[in-house]
Amino acid sequence: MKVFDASGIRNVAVVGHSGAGKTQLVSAMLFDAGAVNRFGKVDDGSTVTDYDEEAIARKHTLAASLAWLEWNKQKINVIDTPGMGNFLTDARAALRVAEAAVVVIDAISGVQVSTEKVWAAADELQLPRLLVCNRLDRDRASLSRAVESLQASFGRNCVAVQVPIGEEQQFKGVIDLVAMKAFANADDGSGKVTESPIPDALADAAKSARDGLIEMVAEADDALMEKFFEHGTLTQEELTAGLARAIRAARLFPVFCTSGLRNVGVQALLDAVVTYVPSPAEQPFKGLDVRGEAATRAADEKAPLVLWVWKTIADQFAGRITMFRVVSGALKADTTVQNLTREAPERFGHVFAMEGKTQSQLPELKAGDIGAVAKLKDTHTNDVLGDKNAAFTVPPITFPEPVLSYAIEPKSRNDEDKIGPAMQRLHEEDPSIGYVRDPQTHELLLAGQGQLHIEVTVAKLRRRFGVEVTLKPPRIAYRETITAKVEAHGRHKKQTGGHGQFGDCKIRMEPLPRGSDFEFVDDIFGGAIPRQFIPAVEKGIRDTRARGYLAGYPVVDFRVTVTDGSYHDVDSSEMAFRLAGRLAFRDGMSRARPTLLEPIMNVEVYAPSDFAGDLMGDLNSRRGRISGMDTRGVATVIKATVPMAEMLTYEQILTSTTGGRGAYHMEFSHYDEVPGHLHAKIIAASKAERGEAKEEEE
Ligand SMILES: Nc1nc2c(ncn2[C@@H]2O[C@H](COP(=O)(O)OP(=O)(O)OP(=O)(O)O)[C@@H](O)[C@H]2O)c(=O)[nH]1
Ligand SMILES: [Mg+2]
Repeated sequence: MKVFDASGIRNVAVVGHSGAGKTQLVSAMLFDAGAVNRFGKVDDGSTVTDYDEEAIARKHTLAASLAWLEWNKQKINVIDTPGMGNFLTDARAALRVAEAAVVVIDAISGVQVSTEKVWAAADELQLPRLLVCNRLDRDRASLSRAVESLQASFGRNCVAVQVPIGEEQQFKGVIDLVAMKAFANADDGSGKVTESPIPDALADAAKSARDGLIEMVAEADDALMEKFFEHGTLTQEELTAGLARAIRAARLFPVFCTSGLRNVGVQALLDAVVTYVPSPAEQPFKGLDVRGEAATRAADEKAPLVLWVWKTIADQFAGRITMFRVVSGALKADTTVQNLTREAPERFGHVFAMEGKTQSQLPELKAGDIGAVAKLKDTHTNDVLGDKNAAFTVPPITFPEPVLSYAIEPKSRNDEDKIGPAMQRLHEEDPSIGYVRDPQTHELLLAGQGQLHIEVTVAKLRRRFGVEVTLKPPRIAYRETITAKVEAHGRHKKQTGGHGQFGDCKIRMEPLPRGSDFEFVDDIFGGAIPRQFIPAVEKGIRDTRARGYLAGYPVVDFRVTVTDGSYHDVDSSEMAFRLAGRLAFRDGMSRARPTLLEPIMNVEVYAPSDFAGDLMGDLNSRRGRISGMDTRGVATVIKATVPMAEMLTYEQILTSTTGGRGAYHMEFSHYDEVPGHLHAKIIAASKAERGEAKEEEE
């Protein structure tokens, strides 16, 4: 297997809305480049990047999936990513290790919810973007409408660099507006390309599209703008060089035309990746220096080794697969590398290039490349590994907080035994899932980004680990907090024959701002409580606050200050002070006007404008606050914050209101107080669910 230098590598993340055809397009790229012999199809489960059983069954990519191909002597690492809202974290992770994004849109639907999300992520990273108007072979597909939609959402600098030859079913090739040549594909799906002059029928359209392109290239560059004013156009060299510069600077986003399924336009796209995407040698990697300040590291194979783990896969056969980018230096197979994040050595055996699930061994991976290694001991996503003097680190990918949880029940004893380790492995693969045991009901809670996310996790448990569970109805991740400052007292005293138990503490409880969780302050003077018992008081409070007061949800955003207490020389013990802490906490809660908090979501709804009125009315009825409204062509985007509790049934309502033409995206925003009139219902529901789990004072 060949080893590539940084200057011979391109790293791209293929991103976009679900169903735009990313996986199918990647499949065509791999086939055309000869990386695989068979033209895999999403619809028969034979693509390289949707290899996971669950992805095949659902016909949706559920995790970032790495493949590579060689084109014009360059190694292109392609990362296929999920487009579904619950799984976009992986698309964001993939963008972090790529020099450019290939943003795929459907030629009928244009920009969709996830397109906007991945665009924003690429914006944040200032990444160059190649846009692909895909599925052009379908009825009603239209490049010009797709470009309009792109421009409405992202600006005029989304500009076509090709026009299609043939429309809808007849789509069979592309005209390159820079070279002004036609490239037609064989209609047998082989991807075979024939170059020809531009057909007469398309000459005018091509000419005016090229003029539009020239104008945009001129606009992206002051010097070119002057030349353009002077001569009314640009020379071929000025156009080629200006276009490449503008794309690399993320000032211009070229639009390409493809059909991944029919294998049309795919080779021209591969050419474009080689031409327009900077190699890692040209674009230093962004991270942090030792002081935590923004810094970059060039992809220099002679520099100290730095590896960054951007994805972990829990494979049922190969165990843990760690996917990393070589930021700098060179990684040889069979070496020991220091995990700098965990300060522990890791033994690397074979290192691999990945073709979906297929691993091929490499003697070495150089700076700028992306590869994988199996069976590391204790290395996780976001870890940085390398030389001790690497002096460079990478800010972590942030994973969204779970917002919805389901109690799950293992079906058999055997399932119960296996579930812990299996969940741990799945959590490594997808840190946006949560898995805890409810301290009160002892139920297992599986938490995630939405219903689909949970369902997929449960299916993975079954398929990969043979663990069967049943799901109970969803539960909102409520919290409790206090709204008043109080003084409270807890005294535990028991005389049972010989040794008694004695613990006594006074505390102050006060509210803290949202998001502060819990603070404990020791304000004891003169040894009213001996030093060694203070941690016991804290422990007692921490234990009970996790069990809640009103409805069994953790109590957050408050401070406890221990102010006074008393002890007994013989009878005081750690256990007695723990119980005193717990009693004081409960005493305080009874007067601190406790209340409930609920997760509030940022919701964006996309639908044809006709439905805007109905949808806003519906959001209002869900206690939603509309924060903005925007038109994107014929679509309206409504932005609102809505309590998670009101969103459980949203999917169905949106589909029925809009006849399936609406879509929405939802992300955690913050916690806010539940209005008083809803408390009783939540408390009653929680009591019913948790059965007799009324706090026992043991
Ligand atoms: N007609 C036509 N259908 C296509 C084309 N590309 C993909 N499809 C079909 O569209 C559906 C979705 O394609 P995928 O490649 O799975 O879409 P994706 O963008 O990977 O979707 P997610 O993985 O959910 O993000 C499949 O049924 C494909 O066969 C195309 O160029 N033309
Ligand atoms: Mg896919």
